[in-house]
Amino acid sequence: MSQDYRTMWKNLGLDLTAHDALLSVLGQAYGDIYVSQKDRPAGMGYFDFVMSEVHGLRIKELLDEKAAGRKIIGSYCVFVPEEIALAANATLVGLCAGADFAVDEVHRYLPRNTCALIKSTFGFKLGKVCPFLEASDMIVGENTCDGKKKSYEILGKLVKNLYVMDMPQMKSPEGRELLKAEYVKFMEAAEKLTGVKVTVESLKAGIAAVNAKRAALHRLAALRAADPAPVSGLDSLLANQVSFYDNPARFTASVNALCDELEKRIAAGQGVRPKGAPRLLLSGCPMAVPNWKVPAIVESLGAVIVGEELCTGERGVRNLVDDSAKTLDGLLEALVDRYFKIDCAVFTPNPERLAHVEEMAKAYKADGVLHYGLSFCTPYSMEAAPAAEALSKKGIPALCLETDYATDDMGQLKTRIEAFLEKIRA
Ligand code: BJ8
Repeated sequence: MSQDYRTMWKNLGLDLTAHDALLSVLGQAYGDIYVSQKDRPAGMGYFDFVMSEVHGLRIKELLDEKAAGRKIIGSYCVFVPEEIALAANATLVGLCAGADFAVDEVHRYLPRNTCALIKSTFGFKLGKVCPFLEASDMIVGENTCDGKKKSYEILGKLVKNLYVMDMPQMKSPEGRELLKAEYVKFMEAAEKLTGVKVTVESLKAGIAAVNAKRAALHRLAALRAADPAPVSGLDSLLANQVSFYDNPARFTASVNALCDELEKRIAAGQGVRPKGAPRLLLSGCPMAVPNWKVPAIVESLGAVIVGEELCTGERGVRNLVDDSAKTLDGLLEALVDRYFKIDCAVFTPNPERLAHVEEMAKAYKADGVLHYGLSFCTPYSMEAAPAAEALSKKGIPALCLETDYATDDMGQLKTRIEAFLEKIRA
C-alpha cells in the first residue's frame, strides 16, 4: 500500500491486529493466484493496483467524498439499484465478502448451516476488518433468500444503519409492482440520507454512468468468445468483483482500455491458453472478493473459464436501462424493467436462468458448465440438478460442485474438476 492508512482504519473502528492478519493472508493469496499467472494483459495492472489499495486509497477516496457531503451506501445484492444511489448524491459499494473470518464468533449469532457468504458478512463485521462496511452511512439488506432475510434481523442489531428492502419471489405483475414500490421507497430513503432530491436529470446521469459500466463489462465478456481466450477467467472475474468497489467512471475507462488491448491480442492470435484448451462456463452463487478458489483450480489445470453466469458476472450486469423516458416515473419504470429481468434463483419458477446458461455456453463456445453452489444455499442447490440435466440433454456436459470458503476440500475439488476436464478432452 502506498501510504500508511493505520490512523484512518483506527478512526473507522477497525481492529488493527485482525485487519493486518487479513491483509497479509489476502496479499499472499493474491500473489499466488493472480500475480503468478502467465501472459496477463498489461491492462490488468490497473486492477492489481486497485486490489493493492482496496482498503487504502479507495477508502480514503470514499472518506473524502463523505467530507465533501456525499454519502456512502453499502449493499449485498445486485438488486439494489446503483443508479438511484448516484442520483441521490451517494456512492454505492458492495459489501459481500468471500472469506471466512471470526468464525467462532459468527457461530454465536448464526446457525452453522448458513451459507459462507452470509457468515462472511457477519465475520467481517464482528471481526472489525471491513472499512467499506464501517464507512457506509446506510447498509441495504434485501429480502431475497431465507438466509439473508433472517440474518438481517440479527445484523440490524450489530449495525446502526440497516435499511431493509423487500423483494418479490415471483415474476408476476404483482411482483413487478412490489419491486417498483420498493425502489420508490429506497429512492426516498436515499434522499432522506443525503438531503438531495432525485430529479429526471440526476437519475438520467446515474443511469448513464451505470449503463456505461455495464456496457464495458459486456464488451469484455464478448471478447472472451475468441479461441484462444485473450484473458483468463480469474482476471475477468476480478474485473467484475472490482466493479462493486471502484469509482464507476474510472472503472469503465479501465475496462475499456483492457478491451482495446484484448482486441489486439485476438487479432494477433494471442491467448492465455493454447487454442483448443478446454473452455468452461461458471454458473451459480456469486463469488465475492477474495473467493477465487474454484476458478484458480480450474485454470491451474490448463482449462480457461470463458464466462460467469454469476451475480459477480453476467447475471449481475446484463441488460441496460432505457434512459429515454422524460419523467421520473418513466425512468423508474425503465429501471424496474431492467432489474426485474435478473434471474436469481430466489425466484420461483426461474426458467430464464437456465435459458441464459445455455445461451452463454453457446455464445462463449464453452465445452462444459461448472455449476457452483455454496453449501447451505438452498436456491442454487435446488436449481443445480435440473440445470445439469437440461444442459446434458442439449449436449453440454455439466458438473455440479458444492463448496464453501474453506480450503480443506481443494484436493477433492481438483480431482473432480480434473476428471470432468478429461471427459471433455475425450
Ligand atoms: S441477486 S444471487 S446477490 S440474492 S449464496 S446469500 S442466495 S444462501 S447471494 Fe445473491 Fe442478490 Fe440473488 Fe445475486 Fe442466499 Fe445462496 Fe447464500 Fe446467496
